[in-house]
Amino acid sequence: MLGVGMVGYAFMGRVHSHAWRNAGAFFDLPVRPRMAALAGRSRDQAEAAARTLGWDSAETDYKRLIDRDDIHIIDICTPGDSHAEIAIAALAAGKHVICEKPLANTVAEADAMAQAARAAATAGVRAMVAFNYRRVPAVALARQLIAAGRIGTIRHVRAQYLQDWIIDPDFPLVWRLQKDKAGSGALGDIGAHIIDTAQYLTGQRLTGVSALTHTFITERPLPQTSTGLTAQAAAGEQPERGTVTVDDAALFFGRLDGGALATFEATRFATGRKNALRIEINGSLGSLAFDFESMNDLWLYETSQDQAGFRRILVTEGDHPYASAWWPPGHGLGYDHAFVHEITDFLTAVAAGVDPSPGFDDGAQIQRVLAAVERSAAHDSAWTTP
Ligand code: 4PW
Repeated sequence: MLGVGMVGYAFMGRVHSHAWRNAGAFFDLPVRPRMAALAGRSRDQAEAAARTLGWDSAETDYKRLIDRDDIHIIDICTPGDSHAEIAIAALAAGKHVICEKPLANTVAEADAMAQAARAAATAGVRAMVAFNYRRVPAVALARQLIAAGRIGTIRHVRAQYLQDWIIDPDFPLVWRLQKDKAGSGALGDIGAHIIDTAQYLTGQRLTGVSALTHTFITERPLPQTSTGLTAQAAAGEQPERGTVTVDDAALFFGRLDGGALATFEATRFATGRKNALRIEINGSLGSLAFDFESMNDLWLYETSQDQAGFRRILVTEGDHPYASAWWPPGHGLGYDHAFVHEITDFLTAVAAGVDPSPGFDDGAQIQRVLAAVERSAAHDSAWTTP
């Protein structure tokens, strides 16, 4: 039995709680987790969250989680500004760490975390960054097909992550819109996912980027309450407003080290698109396409069968990744399931004494890509007027 201490209990804390609770119910885990405690600043709110989400106790300081002998794993579900401090302290104390993405707010923080993880690994302590979409069965199947050579040599990656939850100019200035808390905007929050997905699927890494970022709404009312992707502005006709300090959208393109060309679009202004993580990969023998809004489907085109066009694979068969643990074929999965898979894979790696994937080195590499995007956008480096 491994005791888990989770820091934070909002959107990510809720979905992680669900995963810790359900992993052992559906997967044959090598070691069982115990939901020992969650930590949050307010005693009343932390205790209420612990009761609601099924944790045995609550603490008001993450350091208390690290100090406890009955806690072996620290799960970081806070905004990015506290990831480095918590992760480095936890690893130094010999606790395994799973940390929400992006790994950190800066490259310096991410590198320090990766270094701490490498040092801890020599003592058998493991660290993982939580890129959940890798664990969607259709995405995992796409990786298997690409690795098996089904679509041949990869030529193009076309990745988008489209949301629209801040299109209203009066949507409040939540922490995800503040650089000191989130590090960046759409770029780090959702762009990081498509960078990870593109590199994971192709097995290739970005060698350089050229980018454009933009903030459409530069001032917003201050929030009174917020949770996840919803919020309420402070009461009154003219609520106080603050400055948005992150990007609303980030577009970039780059080269992958295996020779493929890749384009990326991460935006919170794609009206009507709620959580459309889309990726299409074109290879010499075929293509694969995925859209998270239809997350049980994977589309495959093969030149050998071109009259058939793109073929829909309903990724719910027993021999598809993760699927046999769940429901009969055709009984699809949802957003929460990928987190159950993530926790299962993390515990499996911890029990086996191997590094989980993606590790902090992978998270730090993605942080460098995010920083390169920001540098390129700031300098308009590839901008040429007609
Ligand atoms: O999956 C996404 C997260 O990584 C969610 O849609 C929102 O954006 C919340 O955090 C990020």
